[in-house]
Amino acid sequence: MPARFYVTTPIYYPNDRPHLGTAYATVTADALARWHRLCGDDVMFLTGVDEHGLKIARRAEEQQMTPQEWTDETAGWFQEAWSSLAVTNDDFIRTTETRHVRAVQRFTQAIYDNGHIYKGEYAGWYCVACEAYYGAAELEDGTACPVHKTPVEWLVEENYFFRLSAFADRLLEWYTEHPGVVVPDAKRNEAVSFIRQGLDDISITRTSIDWGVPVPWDPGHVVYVWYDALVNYVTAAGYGVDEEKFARWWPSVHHLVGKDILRFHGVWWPAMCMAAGIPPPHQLVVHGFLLVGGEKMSKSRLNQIDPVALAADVGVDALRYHLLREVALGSDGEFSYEALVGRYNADLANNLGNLVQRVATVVGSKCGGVGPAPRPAGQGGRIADVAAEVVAGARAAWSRFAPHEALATSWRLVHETNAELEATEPWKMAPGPEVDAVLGDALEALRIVTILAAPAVPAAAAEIWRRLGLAGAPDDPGRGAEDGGDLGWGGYPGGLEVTKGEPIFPRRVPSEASPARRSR
Ligand code: ME8
Repeated sequence: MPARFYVTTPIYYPNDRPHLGTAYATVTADALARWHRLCGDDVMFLTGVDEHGLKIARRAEEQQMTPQEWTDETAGWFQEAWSSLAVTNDDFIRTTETRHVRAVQRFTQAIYDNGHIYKGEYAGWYCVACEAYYGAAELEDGTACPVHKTPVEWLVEENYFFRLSAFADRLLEWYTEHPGVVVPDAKRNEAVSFIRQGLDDISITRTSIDWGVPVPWDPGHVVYVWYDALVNYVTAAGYGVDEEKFARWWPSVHHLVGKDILRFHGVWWPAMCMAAGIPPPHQLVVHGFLLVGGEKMSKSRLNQIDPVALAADVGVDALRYHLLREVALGSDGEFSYEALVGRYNADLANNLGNLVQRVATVVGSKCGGVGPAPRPAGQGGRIADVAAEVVAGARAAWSRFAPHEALATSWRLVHETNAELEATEPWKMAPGPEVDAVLGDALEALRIVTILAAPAVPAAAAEIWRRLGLAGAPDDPGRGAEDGGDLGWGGYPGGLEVTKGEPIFPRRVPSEASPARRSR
C-alpha cells in the first residue's frame, strides 16, 4: 500500500497580494508534495486563505468593500500566484466556504459538548495584524506588538474560553511519546517550553465583530479567527462529512508552518484536536523567515517582493530552485536578487544547463544524434557509483524535510558528470565504444538527475527529459519509488534520439534592480 502524505501550508491572510515569504512556504510544500508523488505516495496538498477576523474586516473597510467582496477578489490573487509558480495543490480552502463554516461549528460544538469551553470576560492587549492577544510583558516598549512593532489595542470582551490550561500534561505527554513530531528539534523544544511555562485558557469567541463563523450554541458570538483557521486542516480532510476521506488523511498530516505560528500549531492545535476527540497532527515542519536587509519580509513592513513579478523576470524554475536551495529549512535567510542570479548562473546555467548542452552536442557530433546506452554498474564507469550515493542521499534529505540538502546532493551528480566529461574529453575522441561508454553514462546520469530535480524545476526537467528522447515525464508518479522506481542505474535504454536545443538556462546578467521590488 502506498504511504500517505498529507501536506499543508498555513492559510494566508488575503489582506494583500502574496509576497515572496508566503511563496517560499508554498513552493516548499509543493516540492515536498511533488517528491512524495514521485515516490508513488498517496498525496494530498492543501493551501488556502484565512478570510475572517478583524484584520480582514478593517482592510475591506479601507477599500470600501464588504469583507466578502474583498476576499472574493483577493483569494483569487493567491490562487493565480500559486498557479503561476507551478504549485500543484490538490485543494484550495477558503474559510468562508460553507464546508469550512460547518466544520468549524461541528468541531467547536464537539469541544463544547466535551466540556472544554466556558463563558467569561476577557481584557487584554490585542495586535490586529497578528489577530492575537499579548501579555503586557511581551510588548515592545510596553506598547507595541513584538512581531509587527505596531501599537496594540486594549480590548475587553465577554466571550467563551477554551480550557487550554487543562491540556498541559496531555500535551507534554504527547511530546514525550512522539519525539519527532516537530522538525527541526530546536522548534520542538521551543513548543515544549511554551507549555512548561504554563498555559492560560484562551478566548475563542468575539462579540466585537460579526465577520466570522457564528458560535453554534450562541450565535451572537463569532469564533475567534485563529480557532476558526486551524480547523481548515480537518475541513479539507472531510471532517464530519466524509468518514472514509477523513480516515484516509487524518492524522497523517504534515503542517508546514513558519516559526511565527509555532505556538498556534504546536500548542493550541494539538490541544484542540484532543479536546474535540480526534488524534493530533502527525508532524509540524517549521521553517524560518526570508529576510530583507535583516528584517522579516512582511506585508506590514512594506519590504515585500512580488514573487509573480520576480518569476516573470528570472523564470519560474529559477525562482523555485533558489527558494528551495538557498536556505536550510528551519533557518532564516536573507533574500537578495544578486544571490538568486549568482546561484542561477552557477547551478542552473553553468552546471545542469551546460551538461545538457554538452551531452546533446557531442552525441550529435560523435554518435549521429542517437544516445548510446550506459555501462552497467560495476563495469568501469565511476558515475554509476556516484549516482547510487546521490540517490540515497537525496532520498534521505527529502525525508528529513531538507530540500536544500536534497538539491545540493542531487547537483553533486551534475558536477561529477561534468568533471568526468572534462577528464575524458569525448569531444576529442574518434567515434567508437569509448565515446559511447562515456556519453551513455552521462545520459544516464542526466536521466537520474532530471527525476531528482523535477520537484524543484518541473518545467526544465520536462524539457530535458524530452530532449533525451525519453517517454512520459520525469515526474510521473512512482518514478522515484525505492522499490520498482526509475532511480536505479541503467534505466536509459540507449538508441534514443537526443535533441539539441536552445540553452535551457541561458546565463543571466544581473539587472540593476529587480522589477519585483514593490515600491509604494
Ligand atoms: O499567520 N518568510 O497568515 P499569514 C518566510 N492566517 N515565510 C513567511 C514570511 C517570511 N518573511 N512571511 C510570511 C497567518 N511567511 C495565519 C495562518 S494557519 C491555520 C493560519 C509565511 O498570511 C510563513 O509560513 O500571516 C508564515 O507562518 C505564514 O506565511 C503566515 O502567513
